Amino acid sequence: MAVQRTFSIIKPDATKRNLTGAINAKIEASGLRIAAQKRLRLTEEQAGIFYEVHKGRPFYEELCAFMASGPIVAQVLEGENAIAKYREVMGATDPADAEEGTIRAEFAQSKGENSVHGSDAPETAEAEIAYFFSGLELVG
Ligand code: DAT
Ligand code: MG
Repeated sequence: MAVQRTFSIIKPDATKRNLTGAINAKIEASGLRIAAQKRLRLTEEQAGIFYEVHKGRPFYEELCAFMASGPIVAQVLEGENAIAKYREVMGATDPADAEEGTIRAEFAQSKGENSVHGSDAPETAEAEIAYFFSGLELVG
């Protein structure tokens, strides 16, 4: 499998608790490289576009409000099989189901406030990276 890119977000619940460094340590320990990274704050509208696929689900409004509630860290991660690998490092959506040692098992507060986002497929990774980063910001 060739080197692949995935898109990651360290969510507001995690930046609020000063967990950016601890989460990045887990990412780097897994062998993934943080190829690009920036801290920013989304509006609810920008969060709504990012999570458009979930529009209409009962948790959508709450999710958008949460994602706009504080700073996030947007990242591009690189490595062998990066998309699946990062999903493993993150753990299950609900921290109660996440395997020991994963980011969500260790840091997530609930199914909604679950500390990190990671792309789920090559097409979504590409679109999500393009939503947050220009080509000039991807330095490897
Ligand atoms: P993941 O972030 O693991 O890819 P997802 O794409 O199904 O999960 O959902 C996106 C986010 O929406 C998830 O990280 C947290 C929130 N979410 C999903 N299901 C939820 C639920 N049943 N209640 C509250 N928030 C939920
Ligand atoms: Mg998802």
